[in-house]
Amino acid sequence: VEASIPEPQRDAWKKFQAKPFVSKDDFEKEVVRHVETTLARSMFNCDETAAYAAASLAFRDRLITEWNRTQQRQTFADTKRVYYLSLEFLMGRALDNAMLNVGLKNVAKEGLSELGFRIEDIINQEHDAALGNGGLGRLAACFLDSMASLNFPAWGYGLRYKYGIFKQEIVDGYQVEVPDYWLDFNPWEFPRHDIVVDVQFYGGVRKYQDEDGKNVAVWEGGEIVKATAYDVPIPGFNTPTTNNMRLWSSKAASGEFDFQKFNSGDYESSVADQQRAETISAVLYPNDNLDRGKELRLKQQYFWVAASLYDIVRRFKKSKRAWSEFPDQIAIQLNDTHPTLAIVELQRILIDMEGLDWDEAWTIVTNTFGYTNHTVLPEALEKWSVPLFQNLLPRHLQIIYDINMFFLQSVERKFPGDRDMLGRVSIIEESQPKMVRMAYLAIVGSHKVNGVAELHSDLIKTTIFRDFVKIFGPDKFTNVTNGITPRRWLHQANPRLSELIASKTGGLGFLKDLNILNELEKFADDKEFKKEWAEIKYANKVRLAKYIKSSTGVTVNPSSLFDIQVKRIHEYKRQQLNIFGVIHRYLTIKAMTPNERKKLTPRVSIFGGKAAPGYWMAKTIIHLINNVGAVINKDPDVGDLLKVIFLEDYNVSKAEIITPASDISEHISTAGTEASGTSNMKFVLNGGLIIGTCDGANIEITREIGENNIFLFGNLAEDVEDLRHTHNYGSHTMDTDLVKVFDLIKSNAFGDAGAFGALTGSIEDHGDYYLVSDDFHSYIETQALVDEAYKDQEEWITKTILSVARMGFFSSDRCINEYAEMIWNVEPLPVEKENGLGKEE
Ligand code: OX2
Repeated sequence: VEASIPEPQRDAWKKFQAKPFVSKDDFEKEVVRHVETTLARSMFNCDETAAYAAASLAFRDRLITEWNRTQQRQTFADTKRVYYLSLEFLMGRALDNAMLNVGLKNVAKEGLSELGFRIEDIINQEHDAALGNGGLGRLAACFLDSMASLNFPAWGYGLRYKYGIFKQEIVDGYQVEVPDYWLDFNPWEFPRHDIVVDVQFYGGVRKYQDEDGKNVAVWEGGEIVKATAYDVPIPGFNTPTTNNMRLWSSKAASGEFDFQKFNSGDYESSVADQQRAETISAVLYPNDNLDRGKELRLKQQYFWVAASLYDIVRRFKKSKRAWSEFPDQIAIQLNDTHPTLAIVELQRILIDMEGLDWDEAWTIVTNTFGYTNHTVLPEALEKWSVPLFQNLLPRHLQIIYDINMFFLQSVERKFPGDRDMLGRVSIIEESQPKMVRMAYLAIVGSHKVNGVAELHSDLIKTTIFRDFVKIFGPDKFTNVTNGITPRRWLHQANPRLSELIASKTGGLGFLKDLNILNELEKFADDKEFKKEWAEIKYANKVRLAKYIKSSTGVTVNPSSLFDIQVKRIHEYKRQQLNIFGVIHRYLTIKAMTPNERKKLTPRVSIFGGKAAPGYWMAKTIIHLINNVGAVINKDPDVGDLLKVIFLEDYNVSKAEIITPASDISEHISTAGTEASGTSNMKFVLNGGLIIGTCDGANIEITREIGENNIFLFGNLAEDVEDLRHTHNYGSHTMDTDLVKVFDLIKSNAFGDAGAFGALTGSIEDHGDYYLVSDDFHSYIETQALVDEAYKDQEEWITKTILSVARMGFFSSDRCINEYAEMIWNVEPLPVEKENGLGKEE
């Protein structure tokens, strides 16, 4: 540590070390100090925005004190660390989470109230940190929470996008995208202007032999972009451990702008250089489960990977250990193939910069990396064109070719003469143009590959990565079923339920050991308990009903069955199946006599989710949902029996209101397409039941909670291929009820039917790839079972209690412990109570 204070002066430091506040008075003192100094305001002009800023700064100061201690401890202990590389971290809001994790929300609530504010209003001032698209990004956020809560020395590395996922507005039923500029005021990040890494692009490679006859490659020329680190403290729950998420921001190498160009009159081009560099970290690509192969995206990937690896290697080199110890000190997890270049970059650093032999370097590389696959959808598997690579990263392309050559040689030795096999597994696809297959590169360069739920992990072994199981053996492939953090998704989103559970299980221990929920089983028939349980659900539905009223103007009755599907809009997730089911219900209601209608279970169908801006079919589905809602919601024959709501701009903070309010939620993907799903876990943990297909984690949820407590329907993954074949080459007969639904749409009942022709046509005329018609009947029948079951409220409540009691398995803590043991080989490192003040590197 270069700039450390000499021993004799350290007593002075220790005397004046920052002490994290614990009392209400000290909290208030901090808030007032920040209002009056940091924000230069006073009690005469302190609005809720200012109060939010001051409260956040008070908590941030507190977190950073613990962050310092944690980082110092981790540096001194010098044990193995985990680096989680993810292009997405969908964090949501930080203040509420920070208050709960350090156990001071009640202190803050009283303190704010004494200062004249309601804590809910203050929490609501915060802009979500929305640096992610959906499940993949939110998983990374849950993992950070668990790694800190379990005291693992672990860092997240990502990009500091200036614009997160766009804000969705619904205008005349259509999705409109608005940029999400979220950095206006962000108290949670610390710019590290002293941690800046040069990242090179373009240029060329010069090769020569040195005096010892060794081949040397020099990557030279091109351009340099600067990466600046921004650190975000990640507090664990009920532990001093505060980990780091480091996000990189891009700037032109010449600083603000090139003064030389400026002085020589070339002002415009100096600004253009600067803007081009800043563009790299400007925006998150808004596609979920879709690869579009854009050059800027590859630039983002290399920029982030190069800066992160430089940082990791620099930290390792300070320990003066032998290179062979690198994998004993460092585990790097690749969140999907987005960071796969890290494999190539580490190999490049070791052979080109540090002078290691290829084999020695490659052993280190493969023992360092683990790769998590999140999808089998072909359109989501990343491929980069070789010419693009050649231009942007010429040295990396050479190394990829070498990796591929050595790999194919080993395959040839194992399967002599199998030319087909070589073509199938080659990292380079022999197409026009040639393409680099990133998933194959990730497999070859890692020691473990995992899927995210059992079915998914089986599917990758038997379909897309089949050959690789033959080549590397089955042990390289494993499963780690996803999980969610119960801190945010129970304690924070559903405080009353959390409190009730705490009162019956002896405190908040269940938030750290979710299997304690098991103890709730004995209350499944307890009258008093069930009453409280039902009251909490009702209150959460009232809260959502209010939100629906204020955001859409529609009044919904909280006693209705709340049926919710919130997630990214995608044909494979089948929101179209849901809305066709709603139209079917509408037809049924219209055909009934008033007396028959009285027997129905009133329902509110709630949708939410964003469509990728270029995904036309997904946007059509949103349009249909909104138009159907506009008709049904004002039909006097229907009244409260059916309401259809589309909630604008679904995000993490809205999920915290929506999730606790569901009676039933929909996880109805075509079997074999949803790798895991994680909102399914969130809904059940909050006392809602599920209607779903045998897909992803639904299968394990069923195993844990029991098949009586879930509504499963539809074709199985193993039958999908045959069904698709019959659609295309045999006869395709449409479900008769679905035909009636389509007839109504075509009668212009929901506006000009022409707008929906592509959607109905994809099912009727173009092969019904997602099996909507095949599953329609089973879906409708199962929804009828849901209606029946909901009528018996006593039984329904028992089912929800039993389900919650059996959800312990789905904590992201379980998940992180599995990664730590099976893939990373790292141990927790608790932070001791007393420690000196330190600043990480
Ligand atoms: C998502 C998957 O679609 C989802 O099933 C899974 O739960 C989540 O990742 C977390 O594992 N982009 N997003 C995903 O995969 C990809 C690719």
